[in-house]
Amino acid sequence: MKERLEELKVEALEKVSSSNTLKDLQDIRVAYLGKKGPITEVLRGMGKLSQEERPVIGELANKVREAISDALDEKKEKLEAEELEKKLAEESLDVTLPGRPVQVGGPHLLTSIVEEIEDLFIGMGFEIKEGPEVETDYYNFEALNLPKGHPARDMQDSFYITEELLLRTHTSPVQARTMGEYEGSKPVKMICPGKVYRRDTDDATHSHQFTQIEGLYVDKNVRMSDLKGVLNRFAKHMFGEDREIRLRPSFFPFTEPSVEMDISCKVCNGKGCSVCKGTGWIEILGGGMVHPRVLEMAGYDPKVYNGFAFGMGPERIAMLKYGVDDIRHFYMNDVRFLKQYHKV
Ligand code: 2NL
Repeated sequence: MKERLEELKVEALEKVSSSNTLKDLQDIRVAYLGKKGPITEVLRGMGKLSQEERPVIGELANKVREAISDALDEKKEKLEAEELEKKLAEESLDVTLPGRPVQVGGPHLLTSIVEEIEDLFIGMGFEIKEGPEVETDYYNFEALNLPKGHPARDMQDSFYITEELLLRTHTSPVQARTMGEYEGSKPVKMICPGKVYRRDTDDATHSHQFTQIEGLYVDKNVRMSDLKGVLNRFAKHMFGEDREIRLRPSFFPFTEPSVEMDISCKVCNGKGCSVCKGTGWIEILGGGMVHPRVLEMAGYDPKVYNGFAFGMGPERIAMLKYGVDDIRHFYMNDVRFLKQYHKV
């Protein structure tokens, strides 16, 4: 029995030292120290031994077990350490390598233009107001002095959802709603930026969906000269302090009198070129004094209150400011176009 135990010890230790994986070690442990292993078997046969031999063999068996177990633990530690070394070597980082460039986005050109205009008008005491894109016939047309049968209400020109609902064709209904909310009780000084919709065939200068910013100032004693002063500030802020403006008579159903504003052409400085079609002036926006009917319908007494209003297309402003030649560039979202206007 003694020899058998010594033999097992030598055999097991040899296997441990020649093993190369943690799995091998586990297999050896099960094979030699497990319940069905040879050492357990030896211990089971101890019943046949004499009183004197029994403790000697018992002690030896335990020593052999311990020796094998220690050898397994030691080897396991060594293999684990090696594995860790290997892993660390494989995963080592060269922190001096230059980084990969990251694509950084930025605001859309239209967003930047709208925000720039908002900031300017906030500075002049205007509030920013938003409203629904699906509008009622009343707020989109009726409240703006566009009664039923008016040519601008042609079914062919608007996206109708039902008889009474449509996609708004301008942002004026936001202003009509705001005046209605205040019920003629206090002044209104607001601008409303937002998306609007018209049934147009898309081309270089038309889009079925585009952006509008309208402004409204209703108070006692508001004059056309107030409109002119505000629009002059706007034109110079957006296109340069050396720009001149002029107002021409025009017509809108919701303003009386109505005007259109031109700025002096910055390409030719007023001399006449292809951009201004030889006139030296470029049309920028429209406006006028709020029609008394519009004030009245919103609950403002036109004998006490009056106001000015204007409307512009940010796409047109951006196209003129940056020389964009096709409105569809704003909606195609080609990053090669968009990234030219990122400030960072
Ligand atoms: C244009 C012209 C305009 C208005 C919009 C307006 C709104 C109310 C009352 C009166 Cl609530 N007027 N808006 C007035 C004149 C012109 O837009 O050419 N837009 C692109």
